[in-house]
Amino acid sequence: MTERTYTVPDVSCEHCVSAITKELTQISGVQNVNVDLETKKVTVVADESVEDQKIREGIDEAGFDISA
Ligand SMILES: [Cu+2]
Repeated sequence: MTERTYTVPDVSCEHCVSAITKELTQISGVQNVNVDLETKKVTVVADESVEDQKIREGIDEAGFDISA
């Protein structure tokens, strides 16, 4: 199990939270997704087999950019 955190500046409301959560939980191997509205951080707990790129694509699919 591995935990990764991404900063997504455009997250602004519960709608954004659910869009990202819905997209990322569809990825096989993802165990938990937490989106923090205050810090704009998306924390993803997933199996080691889930690639970083896969999660980034999921956030992109949801319509959001990740800041470095
Ligand atoms: Cu929103």
